[in-house]
Amino acid sequence: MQAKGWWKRLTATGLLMAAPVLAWAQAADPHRWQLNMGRGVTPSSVNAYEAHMIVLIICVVIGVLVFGAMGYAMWKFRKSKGAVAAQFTHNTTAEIIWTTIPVVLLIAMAWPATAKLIAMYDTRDAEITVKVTGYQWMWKYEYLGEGVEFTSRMDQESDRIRQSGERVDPEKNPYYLLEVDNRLILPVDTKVRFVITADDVIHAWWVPALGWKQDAVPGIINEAWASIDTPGVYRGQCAELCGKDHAFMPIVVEAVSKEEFARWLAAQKPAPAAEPAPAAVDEAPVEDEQAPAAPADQA
Ligand SMILES: [Cu+2]
Repeated sequence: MQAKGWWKRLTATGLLMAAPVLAWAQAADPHRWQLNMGRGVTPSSVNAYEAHMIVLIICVVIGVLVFGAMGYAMWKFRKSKGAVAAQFTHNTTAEIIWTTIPVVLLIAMAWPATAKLIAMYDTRDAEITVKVTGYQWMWKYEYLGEGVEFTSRMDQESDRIRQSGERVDPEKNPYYLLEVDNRLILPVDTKVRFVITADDVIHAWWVPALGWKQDAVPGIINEAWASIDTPGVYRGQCAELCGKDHAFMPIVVEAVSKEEFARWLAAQKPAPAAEPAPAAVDEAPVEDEQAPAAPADQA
């Protein structure tokens, strides 16, 4: 009874201690002292996480079996017990077994990994396309076909702190160097295709929660996609050494509901000031001489 109670307490303590670790593993953005890979918020990141977990479990099982067998053999057949080593050199059966099992394991791991990799690069049927251009030292985002584009650079507060040389208080500035002036707003549950390039040197666009990292190379268009399943703010950084301010071109993705995204996108579109009549058509038939006044009414 005594031993049982002790065991229960130990298990409960272990679970309590493991809880934050498990929670960390589930968080989208990386955390300090994070132990496991993050699960992320896109099919690609979940695929990567699952592939990683499968391989990790296989490795743990192999490790336990191999080291367990070694430990057992060393203890059971120790010299002080009068063990005498066998003298044979080859054993065809053992060799076939220890060749076949790894081959089967490798195929079993390569099969799903290949399928996941192919899915990761399949950018077809995307609902929207965002062009990402890396600059020294900021990002430019263009919602292709929407006429919406803006640049995104590190926020002024981070810049002020870094220039001032003052000590950063992580309580006060939890997103020091990880906040931007203009976030990349994206809708959830929408396949977003990214076309990624650069204007000067090689950068890399990387948001860990999306599950991939893509080089931004001048003169080359790289592709990637994401379909974010959870609304939230996901942070990343340039991941290719691109010059003296490489560390100061963060990325912030804000995933919002489809409706919210539609509203935001509409608000970003330039006012139709340049084009006269069409904007007012659904209001009422517009006379020619009234047309120039219509955009002003709209605004
Ligand atoms: Cu860069």
